[in-house]
Amino acid sequence: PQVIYLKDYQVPEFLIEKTDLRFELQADATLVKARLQIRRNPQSLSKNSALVLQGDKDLVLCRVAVNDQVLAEQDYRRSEESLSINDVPDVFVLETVTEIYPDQNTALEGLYRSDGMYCTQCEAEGFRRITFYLDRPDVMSVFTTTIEADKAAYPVLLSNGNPVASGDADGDRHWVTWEDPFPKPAYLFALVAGDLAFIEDRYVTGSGREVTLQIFAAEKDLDKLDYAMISLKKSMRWDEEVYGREYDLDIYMIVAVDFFNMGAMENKGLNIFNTSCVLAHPETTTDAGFQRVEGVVAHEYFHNWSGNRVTCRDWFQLSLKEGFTVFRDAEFSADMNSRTVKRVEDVSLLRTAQFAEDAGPMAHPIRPASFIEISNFYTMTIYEKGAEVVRMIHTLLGAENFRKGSDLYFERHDGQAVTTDDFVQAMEDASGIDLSQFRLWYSQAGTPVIDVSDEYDASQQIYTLILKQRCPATPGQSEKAPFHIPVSVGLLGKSGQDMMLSNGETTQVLELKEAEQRFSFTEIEEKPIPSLLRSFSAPVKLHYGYQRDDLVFLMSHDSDGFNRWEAAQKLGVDILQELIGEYQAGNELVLDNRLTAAYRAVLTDLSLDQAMVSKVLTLPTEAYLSELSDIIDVDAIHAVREFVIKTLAEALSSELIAVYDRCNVSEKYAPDATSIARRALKNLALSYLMKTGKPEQLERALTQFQDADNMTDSMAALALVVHSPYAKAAEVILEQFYLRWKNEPLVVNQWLSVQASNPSKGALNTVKQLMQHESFNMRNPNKVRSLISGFSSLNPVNFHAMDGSGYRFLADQIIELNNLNPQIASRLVTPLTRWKRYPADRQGMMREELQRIMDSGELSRDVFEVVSKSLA
Ligand code: BAL
Ligand code: ZN
Repeated sequence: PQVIYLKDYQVPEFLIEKTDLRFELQADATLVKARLQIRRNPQSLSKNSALVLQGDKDLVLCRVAVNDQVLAEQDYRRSEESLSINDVPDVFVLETVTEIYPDQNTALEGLYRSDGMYCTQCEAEGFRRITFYLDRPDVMSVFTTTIEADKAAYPVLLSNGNPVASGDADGDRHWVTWEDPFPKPAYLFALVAGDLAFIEDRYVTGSGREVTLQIFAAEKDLDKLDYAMISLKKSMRWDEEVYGREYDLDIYMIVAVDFFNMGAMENKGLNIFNTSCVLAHPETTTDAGFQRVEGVVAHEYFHNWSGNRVTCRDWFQLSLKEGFTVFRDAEFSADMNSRTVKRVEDVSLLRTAQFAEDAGPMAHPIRPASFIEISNFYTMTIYEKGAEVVRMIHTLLGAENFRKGSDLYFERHDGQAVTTDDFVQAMEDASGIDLSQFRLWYSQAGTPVIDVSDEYDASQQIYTLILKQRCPATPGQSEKAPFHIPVSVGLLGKSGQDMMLSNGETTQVLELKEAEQRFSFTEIEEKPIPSLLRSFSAPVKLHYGYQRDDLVFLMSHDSDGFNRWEAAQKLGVDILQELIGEYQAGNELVLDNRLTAAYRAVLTDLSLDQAMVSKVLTLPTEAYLSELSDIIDVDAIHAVREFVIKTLAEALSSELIAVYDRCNVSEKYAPDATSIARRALKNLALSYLMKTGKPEQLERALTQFQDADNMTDSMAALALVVHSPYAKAAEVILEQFYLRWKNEPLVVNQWLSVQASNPSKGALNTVKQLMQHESFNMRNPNKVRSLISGFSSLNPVNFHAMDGSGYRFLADQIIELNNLNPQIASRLVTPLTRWKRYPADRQGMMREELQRIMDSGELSRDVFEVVSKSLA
């Protein structure tokens, strides 16, 4: 397959000013009639080139005409991926008629039919599976779309923009025409046809325009749409208040689809959502699910400005819209719920999944320099690290200048397709702050490491922090220049109070630009304990030689909520890592009782924010401990973490029971921050108590399972019992749960995932059996993610079994999915890409499976890219 390079970018040779589409949805095929008003791009240097349109090999071209003249076969040329027409005029109308087969489309890219409903997914390059087009984001066109279909089977016919005409057609058919006045790239095109129910609301924008809001789903899910509607209206208000951005069309639609590769898609005026990111009901959705709905609805809505009104010039700029939009949705969620909790959750994800990506064979900068398949670059790096980079700009500029920068960016580039550099330039121009060195964050991959040491001169009352930065090599980048890193710090005195710093505040942002730099603080009357990287001000690994007592001190005194949690994590990591060493040496394990004492203090302090208590009392995860290891010993990590949890649970059982009882209040379910925090703490207490192995704690979990009136409590109890040694009890409630929820696919997905992630022996056999279960369907990405990724990503002990069975199983599924759905197949490879991080015997087995995939036949570009880079 061909490698595509950013350095080869050229402006398009032709532009499409107007796109008229007509879709005739027939029983076995869809006819796509396209009428494109095309003209040469005056900015293109090649003046006489042929028109080359992208078009998938499976498109059946029935007719092609230029200015109403039908072309003979010798007048054009088809290749696997394109249609070329020589000698076209400078301005002309191109008509094509194409036949496509949505029923056979298992890749779920382009137009497909699932569960009796048609829908599209065109980002990044799906439109070329619908018709021949200039399928690149810098070609922006005004679209008019007519859909014609059987009236009874497809009463709802939707596309982008506003509906402008409709009528009946012969043979019990009907049609609707939609017009989208905003020029857009083809990746934002959408079409939906189905028998859908909807809820409707309205929103009045700040300037007084009324917008109709509609959310569509299958009739049986109509009662699960209210939370998405509430979230949408909150998002619309927030974007007006915080960014000054109003919605621009008369109608905003969301459609829920069960078969979907991504979480959701921001098509102009017609978002298409994976059911998992839009449906929510207390009985079927966990608190995490509610928060996901709120966050994803906001994310897609915010794209209307950061993505649609201002879009990407080319796909190397993907983080322009994704990084910025993730930053925007994270700030929205922080404003709606607990800011510190949101930061803790985002940083936890970044430090496990994104740091691991940065340390692996697929490492890439947030603006990659090359790719084989762009679908492979919808990554944690583009999204989450991209958001961290925007956050750092916010930190360096301050909120006011950042808003000036975003205003300038939207004003300057409205209606354009631009680059990440245009974004940074707007931020620079509006603030006057030099971001030239900062731009390295866009071009250099890898996670920087900062080693911090300090000196205190008591006689001069000067405290100095010495920061040294380095960044490990990544594929194609052996040497890195120093980054411009905002390091937010505070200094604590012995009393636990923040010291006043020279900026007149208690927190200061140090701008680290050199490989090594010293920062001195004057009038420091005693040797402080530093609170470093407050709020995780940069996506880096920071090392400082804290003593365990310092961490206990910071846990209770740091005024930065994030760093109080971070101190608990660091203490946990330090203790767990030491115990892992003891375990590997065959020594008896003894838990440092400072951890127990610190946990007891947190458990019994009623003044603390409950939301943070459950975060603070959650030990570093196995995934995080793995990421921190040079060589990952999955068995030792699992065993030691289990030992620590059990030891803590036994020592603190009376405090844990008190917390459980205090939080176990009966009240009407609400997904607000306070209630979510209470349930989180209750279920955390239960998770510890279950590890005591006492029968009364099993009883407690079973009672909770039976009594629960919401999915959060029910699922928490189910998972704890299933992941415990009480196999019989687990079997009973798994069966009971399935019988109750078998008609709710999203609940069944969680049921699959709980079993797939069971660390007990035999999980792989269970997974294999579940693949034959009536609820499983290899063509549905949500099922694959729940069961197969549930095993390969959430069940390290079984996935890395020493007989290689986990690796073999995963490779088999990738080989099968490579033909069915390349995007999903390629995602599944991720755990195998990390092979270098494991001991030699496992490395060998993981490589063998990668090689077996490589040799298995014709690979999709998606799978080929990830597997070949992993083997390189
Ligand atoms: N643009 C793809 C889905 C999302 O990031 O919103
Ligand atoms: Zn997005």
